[in-house]
Amino acid sequence: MTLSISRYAAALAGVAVLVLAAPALAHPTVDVVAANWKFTPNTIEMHVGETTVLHITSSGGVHGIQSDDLGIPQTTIAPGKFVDVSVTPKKAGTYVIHCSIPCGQGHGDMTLTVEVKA
Ligand SMILES: [Cu+2]
Repeated sequence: MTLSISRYAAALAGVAVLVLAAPALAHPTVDVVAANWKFTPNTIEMHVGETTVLHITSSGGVHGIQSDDLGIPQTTIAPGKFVDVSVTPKKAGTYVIHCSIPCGQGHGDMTLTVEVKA
């Protein structure tokens, strides 16, 4: 009993150290992988006024994202390359981003949904 409590305390202390050690300017990062013909994950949650970095690559095919509403410039996603896009949503809502580069058969249904919470 005593042992498990002290292990728990040690685990908590470890978490606290990790949080304190994080650089003050680090933003939450979400990995996104584009492929033929989907984004994984295909739904991402963000918060109004908070910057999230999308760390994006493609595992197959050239794709793209772009959103005027979310302030995302036209961004090409190519296989084997990583691109970081910082997004700071201004308004709550559900934003459906369509793949911005014609990529074949499933292009029309290739979407990334961003749920922005207040
Ligand atoms: Cu496409």
